[in-house]
Amino acid sequence: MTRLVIQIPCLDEALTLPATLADLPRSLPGITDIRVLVVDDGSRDDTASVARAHGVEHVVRHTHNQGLGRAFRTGLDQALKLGADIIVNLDGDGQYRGADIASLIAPLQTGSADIVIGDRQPARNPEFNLLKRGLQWLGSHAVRTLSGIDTPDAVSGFRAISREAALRLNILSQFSYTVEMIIQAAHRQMRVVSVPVSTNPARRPSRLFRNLPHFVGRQLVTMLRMYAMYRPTRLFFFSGGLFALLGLLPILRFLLYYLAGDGAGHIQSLLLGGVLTTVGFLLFVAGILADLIAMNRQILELTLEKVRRVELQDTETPSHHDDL
Ligand SMILES: Nc1nc2c(ncn2[C@@H]2O[C@H](COP(=O)(O)OP(=O)(O)O)[C@@H](O)[C@H]2O)c(=O)[nH]1
Ligand SMILES: [Mg+2]
Repeated sequence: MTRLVIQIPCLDEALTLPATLADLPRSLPGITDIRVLVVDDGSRDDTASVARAHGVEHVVRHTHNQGLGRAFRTGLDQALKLGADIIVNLDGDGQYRGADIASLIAPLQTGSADIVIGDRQPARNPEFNLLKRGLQWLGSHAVRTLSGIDTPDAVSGFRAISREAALRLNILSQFSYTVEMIIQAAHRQMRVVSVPVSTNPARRPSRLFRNLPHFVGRQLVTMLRMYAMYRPTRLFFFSGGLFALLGLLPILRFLLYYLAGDGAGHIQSLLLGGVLTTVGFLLFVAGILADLIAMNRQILELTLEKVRRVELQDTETPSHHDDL
């Protein structure tokens, strides 16, 4: 028996949700049971009752808007509790097509991936303007640098996730889960693949893309955080080394003058050099601390995963190796 849970995080989707739901497949090869789960993130319209009226068995509601990242996490937790073997996430605005779910979950069914991302082919998609294409390219590039995972459409909301992967993901961002999921997956040795999908024309303007600086700012913060989280030594040792090197220059300058018998007039250089090398040293220490904290986080993550398994009475042996 293989159960698929299709989760739809929604903010004020009462108008578009009926069409999105109607488009979902009723049966799929290799799937014995399909459940639909709507996460209503504190909508001000009647998203939740519309979902129920259209036959959605599982609706979870946040009493207050918590953001897509949190809503996604609520959805994963609930889907796991519902006994999902495979979880598919798609948007409530009907951008993605139910017909693509079969090819999206195929790599999970054959065991050749842990996470599958629906690739909207941003470079060719007529729905994306030049600006959005450029952004997509930049974003996917940044994600590849951070994670080593090559995803043509890093911010796609159309994804399939195996139960194992869902048990091990800990989405912390509030704004969105998309980029964080890929970077976490990379660091937990999960296999992420992309599958081309088609899209429906936009029925309403994006809620996540309020304006360019807002969207880019939020995604940048996520990436920086991820970088500090997963590559703390690299980040801090590199910046620390840079400061220390910069600090050495004025110190050298002072020494040269000093040796030439003219040290007294160049104490400022010594001072500046001293401050810069001290900052460098502090960053270095911060790197060591961050590394220790990262080790701690890994232990917490393993604990959390095991707690989840106990909570869900998931007795299957994990299909991965602990990466501690
Ligand atoms: N839970 C939650 N979902 C949101 C929020 N903002 C947007 N969404 C949902 O996230 C999905 C994608 O949002 P959308 O506005 O279509 O952004 P797009 O991906 O840029 O098209 C939709 O299902 C929205 O209902 C939010 O603040 N919280
Ligand atoms: Mg949309």
